[in-house]
Amino acid sequence: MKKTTSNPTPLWLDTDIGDDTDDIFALALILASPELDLQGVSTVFGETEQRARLAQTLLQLHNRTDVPVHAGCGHLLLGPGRMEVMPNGPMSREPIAQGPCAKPAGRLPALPPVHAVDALAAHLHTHPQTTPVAIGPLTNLATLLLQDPAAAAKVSRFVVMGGEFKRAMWEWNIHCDPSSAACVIASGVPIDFIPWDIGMTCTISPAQLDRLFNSSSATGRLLTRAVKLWRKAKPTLHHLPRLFDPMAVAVLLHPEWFEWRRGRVTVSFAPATFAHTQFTPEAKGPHRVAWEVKKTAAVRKVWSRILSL
Ligand SMILES: [Ca+2]
Repeated sequence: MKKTTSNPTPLWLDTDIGDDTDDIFALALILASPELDLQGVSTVFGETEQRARLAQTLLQLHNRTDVPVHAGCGHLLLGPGRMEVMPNGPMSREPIAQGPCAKPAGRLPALPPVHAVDALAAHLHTHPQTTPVAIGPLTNLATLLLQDPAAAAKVSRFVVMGGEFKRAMWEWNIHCDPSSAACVIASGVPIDFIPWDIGMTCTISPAQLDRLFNSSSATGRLLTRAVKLWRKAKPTLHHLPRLFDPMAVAVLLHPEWFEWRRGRVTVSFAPATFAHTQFTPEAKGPHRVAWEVKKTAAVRKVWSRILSL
């Protein structure tokens, strides 16, 4: 059921839901936040139809089948795929970790035949106040900018989970499609960035995770299953979820949780620093980077919201 405050903030979620757990947590946070008004969901990267069904599954649990979910770009903007751009050689892609959490297509609304980029463009022409929040590789937003720049020019900003600015390293969402990232970042559209460092800082504690595992709600059980599938798929990585993507949603809820730095972000294509992002301070630059976060309060409040479902 849709619960909103009197003047909720409209947003559109562009997501690679289904791999890491933070996308499904981000969608849950939106559904648990009456201050937000979810206008649509688009999926990106690889298995976009399967990702769309996972988003639909969570939306259906909350009687939010009014939210349109559109499958978007599965392939990169340039080149046949990620294996081409890995600087250290090919890396095989696994099927999405949380695919089994999604209901079968027959038990969900039919996916609209409109491509996600067309749907987002049409929406922005009539609802320019909507903020696109991108929590996956930036292929859909780059395609939007190339295909319908007038639609993209209407938005006041994008919010992007992506990049890293304190360490010399590439970040997943940028690295998966650096050409798209460069296209979006150089577009002139103002962007608020939640970098890798913020997500790493905002890690769920074992006690907080136990609260989820002990939840008896339908959403709690779905999210528990998502976490367990993710752990099974990535046994050697990390076992405690990190709130990369929910912190991008939190930018719309509590921008004061973050210490912002204004400037200009660029993407490197040099071999030694391929897909790294760099930040240059600039008083009137188009970008804001979340440099620090009030970690304890942010994690506690975001997690409580998610567990309220
Ligand atoms: Ca993501």
